[in-house]
Amino acid sequence: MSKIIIVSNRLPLNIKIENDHLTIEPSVGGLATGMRSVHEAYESKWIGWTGLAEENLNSELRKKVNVAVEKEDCIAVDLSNEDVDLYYYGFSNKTIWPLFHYFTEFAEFKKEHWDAYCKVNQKFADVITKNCEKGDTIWIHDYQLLLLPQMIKDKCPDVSIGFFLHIPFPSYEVFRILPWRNELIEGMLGADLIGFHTYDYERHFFSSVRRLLGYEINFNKINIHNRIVKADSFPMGIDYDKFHNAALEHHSKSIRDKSDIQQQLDKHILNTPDIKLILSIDRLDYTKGIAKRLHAFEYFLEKYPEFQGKASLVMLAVPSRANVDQYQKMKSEIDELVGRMNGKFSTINWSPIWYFYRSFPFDNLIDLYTSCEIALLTPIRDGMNLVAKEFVASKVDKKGVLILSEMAGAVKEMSEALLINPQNYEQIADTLKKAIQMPEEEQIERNTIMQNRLQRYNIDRWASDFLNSLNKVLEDKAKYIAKEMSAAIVKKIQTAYNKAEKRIFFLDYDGTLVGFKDKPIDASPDKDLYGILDKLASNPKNEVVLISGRDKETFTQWFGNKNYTLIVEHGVWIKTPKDDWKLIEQMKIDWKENIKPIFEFYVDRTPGSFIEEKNYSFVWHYRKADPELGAIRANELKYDLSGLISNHNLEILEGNKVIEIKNSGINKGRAAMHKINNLHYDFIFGVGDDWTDEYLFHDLPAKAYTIRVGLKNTLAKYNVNEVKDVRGLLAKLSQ
Ligand code: GDG
Repeated sequence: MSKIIIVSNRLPLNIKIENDHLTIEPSVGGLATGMRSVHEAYESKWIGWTGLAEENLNSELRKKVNVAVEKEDCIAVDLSNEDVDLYYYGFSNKTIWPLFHYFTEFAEFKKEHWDAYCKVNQKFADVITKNCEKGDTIWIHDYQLLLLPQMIKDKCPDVSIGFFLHIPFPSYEVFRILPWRNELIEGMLGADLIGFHTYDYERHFFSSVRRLLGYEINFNKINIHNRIVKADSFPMGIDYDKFHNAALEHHSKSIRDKSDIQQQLDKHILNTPDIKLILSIDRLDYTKGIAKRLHAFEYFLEKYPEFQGKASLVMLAVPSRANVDQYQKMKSEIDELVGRMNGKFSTINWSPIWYFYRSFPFDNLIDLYTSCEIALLTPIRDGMNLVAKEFVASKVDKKGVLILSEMAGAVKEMSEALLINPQNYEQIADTLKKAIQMPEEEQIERNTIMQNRLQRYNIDRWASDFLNSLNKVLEDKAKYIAKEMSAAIVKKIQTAYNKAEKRIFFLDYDGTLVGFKDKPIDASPDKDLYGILDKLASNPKNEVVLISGRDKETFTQWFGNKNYTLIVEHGVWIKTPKDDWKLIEQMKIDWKENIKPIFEFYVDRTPGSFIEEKNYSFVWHYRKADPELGAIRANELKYDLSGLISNHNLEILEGNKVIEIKNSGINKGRAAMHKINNLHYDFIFGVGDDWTDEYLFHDLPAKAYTIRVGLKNTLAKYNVNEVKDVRGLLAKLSQ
């Protein structure tokens, strides 16, 4: 039976060894907590590192670890101390983490870190390929494993691969700084579905894909030769009921059952009844903006001294990546700041900051969520921020105020929170005051809306949305596969070809017989192509028709002396081997002088674009323009032209990075049918790569063999992947 394999850098377990004795506990953290419910709900295995370096385990202990891990339905990837140092602390946390969070000044670019990153991703790939079977779903998580999807796809093309990035994907301007940017994107594109927390990260990713690899993107689908990769946003939810129920239970506890922390908090609240507790919980990470938060809080106490003695910041900072320089420096900075501020403001009864530098058990976390009326979460960048969601979910009486940074992904779903810019101390101070004074009805109103949303879009919904979407990508793919040219179909076409006495081939040129080049003139035919076409045309039973949007001058130069029929400008002109060019139908061209200035205007405003003028049409090419600007201008141009076309009986054709305007009613289908006329061909073949060829597929008789190059929705009967396949098929038929 097919299963789900969850893959993350760390297994969701904390394994401790004391005197050869193992203890295993579930680990904390956003990813682990979130995916644990998926792990439990589905038939699944979790693959990752145990947190124990292989040098520290003798063979006996390693066996014990493996048995214990297996019991939890997990499989261990063995990493050495050096791997962890270079791949995890190195490339993952000194290169990708700072860069993707826009801390470019902290990013290091070391070849040995990169090499280790590739090596460890390959180690993961090896363990996965050993443990997966055809039909399995592999769900890979996060920035430590960006190369993994392609490594698996190469070895196991029959599994479906989802990838989710838990941190932001940065703007292209930042991503391009990475020396290994193309390799990372290509690695990610091995997945069938790529998920992000927000649409912003998704569009940054698309921008990098377009600019670095030049792939065409339709809505949120990326066309890569023979595959379609989908990217989408799936804002991660929390286990709402777990937090809400734990908070309910917490409120019903007797004094005796309360934790030490809760008893201290209660005592403090009792002694200073009008005290407001302001909560912050984060891993101690520079992205979380902890030092700035302290400065802002200091500014608040100075600007509004009436709150001195009335507001305390309860700050839980969970130790994280203590081996990395920046984290050590930040820890000292925060220790110092807390000490200085407490020294500056404290009284006998009150200190402004309660600082905990450790990890709390879940129950204590609930103590904090329920006892603090305000949460002040001020990350400088944060992929999502689950703490914000957990705080709101724990407010069973719906009272409490969330202050949240605009830079957290969670903000997209929590617009009822009080939003702040983490760099703006003035705004944070004023917002704190507003939060402290917010009427209860308003608190309830805001939290009700957020709670309803969090309850609906919880962690289960997030996981099932992702997995359903992955299934959908595969179903769509299956539709294409049904059309994909198999050996059996090739045989069928060959049999029909052999039986036929009068055959005709309609062959589109660019993207079908030759690949695209930056300048159309560079896509000239090569020796191989001439060889294939000449061979095909030399058979007296065959008629070869090149049918293209090209102009007649270029085709005369390339094929004027050949034994093929040429149809150009999408069906305006025709030339048979013996005759000169003829118009297929009479047309007006008086519209051209009105349209030309519009095209010129777009060339001036879009560097890299240019106009191709044909006898009966204008084409605006933007393949070499900035891809995003090109796409925007193409839409603007279509809009400008749309006002003119009905007056002049014109139509707009949108091809691959081109916009063409021409007389309406002229298309490849109509031209092909004009050519077929009433002649009785018993083998009709049509092949093309873009939507101008769809006219051909539409108009050719039902018995025709029609083929579209690339995986797209099409009226053609079959798909092939690329130019090479078309050439191969034609060569085979002509044998
Ligand atoms: C990454 C992204 C994204 C924290 N302290 C304790 C504790 N926690 C739990 C919280 C929460 C989780 O850890 C922290 O999640 P965050 O989302 O706030 O932040 P990151 O760890 O940086 O997570 C982030 C996330 O991945 C998910 O995609 O949201 O943007 O950076 O669940 O409750 N849990 C316990 N004790 C603690 O002391 N038990």
